[in-house]
Amino acid sequence: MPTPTPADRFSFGLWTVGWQARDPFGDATRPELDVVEAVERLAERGAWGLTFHDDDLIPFGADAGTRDKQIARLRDALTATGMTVPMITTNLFTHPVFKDGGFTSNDRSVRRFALRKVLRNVELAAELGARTFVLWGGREGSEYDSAKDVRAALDRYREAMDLLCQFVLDRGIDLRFAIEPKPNEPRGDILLPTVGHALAFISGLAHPEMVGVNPEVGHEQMAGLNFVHGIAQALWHGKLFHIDLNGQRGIKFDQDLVFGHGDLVNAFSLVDLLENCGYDGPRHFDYKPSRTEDITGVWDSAAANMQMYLQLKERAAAFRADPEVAEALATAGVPDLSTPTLAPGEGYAELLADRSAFEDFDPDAAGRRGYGFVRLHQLALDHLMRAW
Ligand code: GLT
Ligand code: MN
Ligand code: MN
Repeated sequence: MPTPTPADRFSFGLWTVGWQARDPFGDATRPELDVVEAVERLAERGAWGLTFHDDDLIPFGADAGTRDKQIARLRDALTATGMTVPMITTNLFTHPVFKDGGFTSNDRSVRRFALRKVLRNVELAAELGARTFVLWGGREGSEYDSAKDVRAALDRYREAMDLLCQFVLDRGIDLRFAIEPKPNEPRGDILLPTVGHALAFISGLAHPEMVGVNPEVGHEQMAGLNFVHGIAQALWHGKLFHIDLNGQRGIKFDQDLVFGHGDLVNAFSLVDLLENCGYDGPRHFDYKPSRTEDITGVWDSAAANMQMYLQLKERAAAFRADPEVAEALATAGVPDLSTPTLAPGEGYAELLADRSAFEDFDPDAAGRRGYGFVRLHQLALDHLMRAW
């Protein structure tokens, strides 16, 4: 079994291992987890970073003394273990004030309060040296079409993002924002439901270069989408600022299973992509230890996330190094897709003049070609299962 080390850049949300397993149908099944214990237990298992919402560390509405004390306790634990805080996020969803959203609540006073809450947390991010600020707008949405003017809501979302970017620029803070899409839950429909929606929204901001995405495996899969395609497109736009790894089994409620415990084949392709695309950001696990688990199960499942990633990384490397795979990739034409369709300097005039492209081209012959995609996929699965 490969052993996780800080060089792997594995990080965990405090809300993940700290989840007390309260769900809409049942009470908590585990006691509270102190932040110091979370940092220590994760560090022992080879993790590199801890991420958190303001309210995970400092109870909502706590006085300044409590706030300072909690931050100091976290700092001491980080120093003692060498752990980092690569990302921070703000809770704009738990308190009843946010029941109709934060940045896009129909109530203007709530929108102003949400902005202040986030600005305060951006300052904390700067203090702790976090480089990414995630924004998951779980309450930004609606259940009833007539109750939300979506175009106005997007105006207010943009207004919020532009203000946050301006604040970071003016203060000289080294921080980028990452929007986390999700199609639904807790709202019936959430704004910016998929990676594609978020990318389109970002292009309309005042400082698009400062804003990217934080896609979560399960959130795209809840919408029936191929997560690897979403990540590849985010990379293509230069917008993969952060990633939430977990597992999901099909189109249903957000399961937040251990990474690889959902669609394992897609997880294999994801690790293959992440390890070969130049992404050097955190490998962040946003999972929930199942409600059936006691504290031993919490730490076992945390370790399982890292084990899954490292094992898939080994399998993906073996897949890429296998000469039979290289041959199958060539037969499938995969490397050929990187060749530009037009020759250097060629435009439509040259293309129109090229008889081999049309007049003399034999589409029937080209249509008889077998691509061998199934054989290639079977080789991938053979490697995944180590079945050879
Ligand atoms: C919440 C959500 C996650 C987000 C977190 C960041 S909070 O648990 O389900 O997907 O990443 O706000
Ligand atoms: Mn989730
Ligand atoms: Mn997430």
